[in-house]
Amino acid sequence: MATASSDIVRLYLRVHNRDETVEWPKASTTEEIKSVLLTAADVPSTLTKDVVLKLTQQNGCLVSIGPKLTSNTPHTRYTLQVVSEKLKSGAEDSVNPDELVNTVAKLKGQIDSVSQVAKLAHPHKGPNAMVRRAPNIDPRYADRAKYVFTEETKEYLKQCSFDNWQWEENEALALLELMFDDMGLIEEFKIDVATLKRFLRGIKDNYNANPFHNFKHCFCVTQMMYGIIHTTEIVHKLKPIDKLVLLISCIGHDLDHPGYNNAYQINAKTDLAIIYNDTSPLENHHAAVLFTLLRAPETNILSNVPDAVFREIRKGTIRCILATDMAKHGEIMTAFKKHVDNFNIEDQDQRNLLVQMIIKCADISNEVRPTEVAEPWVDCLLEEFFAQSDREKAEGLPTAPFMDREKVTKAGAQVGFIGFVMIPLYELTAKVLPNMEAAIIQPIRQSLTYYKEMLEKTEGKK
Ligand code: 0WF
Ligand code: ZN
Repeated sequence: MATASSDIVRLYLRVHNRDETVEWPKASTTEEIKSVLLTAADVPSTLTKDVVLKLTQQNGCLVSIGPKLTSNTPHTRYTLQVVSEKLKSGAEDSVNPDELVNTVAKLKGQIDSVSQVAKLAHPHKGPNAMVRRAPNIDPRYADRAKYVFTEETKEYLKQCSFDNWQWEENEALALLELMFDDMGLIEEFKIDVATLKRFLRGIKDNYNANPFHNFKHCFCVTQMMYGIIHTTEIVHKLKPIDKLVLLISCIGHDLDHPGYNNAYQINAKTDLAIIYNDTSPLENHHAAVLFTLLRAPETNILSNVPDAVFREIRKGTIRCILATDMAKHGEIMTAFKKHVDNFNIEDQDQRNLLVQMIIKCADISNEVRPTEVAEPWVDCLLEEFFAQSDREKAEGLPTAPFMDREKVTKAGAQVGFIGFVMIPLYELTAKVLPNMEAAIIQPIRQSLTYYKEMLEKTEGKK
């Protein structure tokens, strides 16, 4: 057996029932490595955007695809699978029909209990509008399904450079479950694991397929929160209840987002705006959907906590989710600024503010990630914004210039957002949280430079 030279990574793979050997230089980027693996898996270049590659060790552990991947041997050959998000339904081979029927029956009970909240965001879609779970149940995440992750993946999950695009939805669910476990929350709050799996599946099913405000965004925000609290080591100073509040707030923070922002809700006088009297209608709705899931016995991961603790978790979670309304940005920045020079983590009010700042950072954090991970998110957001603006024009409603396809450029939008919103928010947080400069703020500054150069080039062409 020839061994790989020290500057080459050689991987022995089983792909499409055949053995393959692939190699790349050690200094390769994630994109370059993915491209080698896509070629090995015969994925046509026209489809590379639609697939997720899954690399598994013989013991079933998932291996993350990136520069940290090291050579293996023919005896430790990995399996390479191509998962297509588009072809997902029915693509799995381990469907147990009885299990599926039982799960559908269980979830149907839940449908009735959440349907009233659903109608608020989708008044024209019938009584069960929000709950699209029954036809959507994915057998790959049935109660008995278990994903095992390598220690390397578990560490990678704690980094702010994590590549969300490498993971398909069911793996993302398993990673969310891992966060509950890793932070000791399952033990601390006596969370039933089967209920946690149903809760997470309920979460996934209650995110809409919007271009931006979808389940992948939910996962990214949650993972970034997890990355921030580990990078800054504040995870060791937060109380278990703060960690639980942060985790369920991030997971639930955009539930059932209709793809049109608060300005649209208010100007169009939607049911959400009427119910919540024009006050953060979306964020109030996200929290209401979350607590509807947390009220249903099948998905109530808080059923084993005393009522007083539940009340505290509920209060903290609502506070956190409402903090993600960008209309509250200035107010929260001003409140936090008052404490930064003498911050006291033992003070409950100051800790509450810090937790709000962390979820705010996580919510708008795409530009912390490497460019190849972050940039597609801008395209997704602009697609959603442009669709809103088009609809507002069609309905004769006021439009915002930052959503107008005739007025916005990607580079222009990012230069403004990074410079005037992101950097001030992160720099202020960094006055309290250590270790933010290298792993979090520097990548944002690099991204600002990237978009400034893009802006100069596009301006130069005019
Ligand atoms: C496209 C740009 C933008 N860029 C981002 O990286 C990012 C992350 N989150 N968001 C982002 N927006 C928004 C999603 C909903 C709220 C924040 N936009 C155009 C301009 C920034 O739009 C806004 C939106 C809210 C407040 C200020 C400007
Ligand atoms: Zn969000």
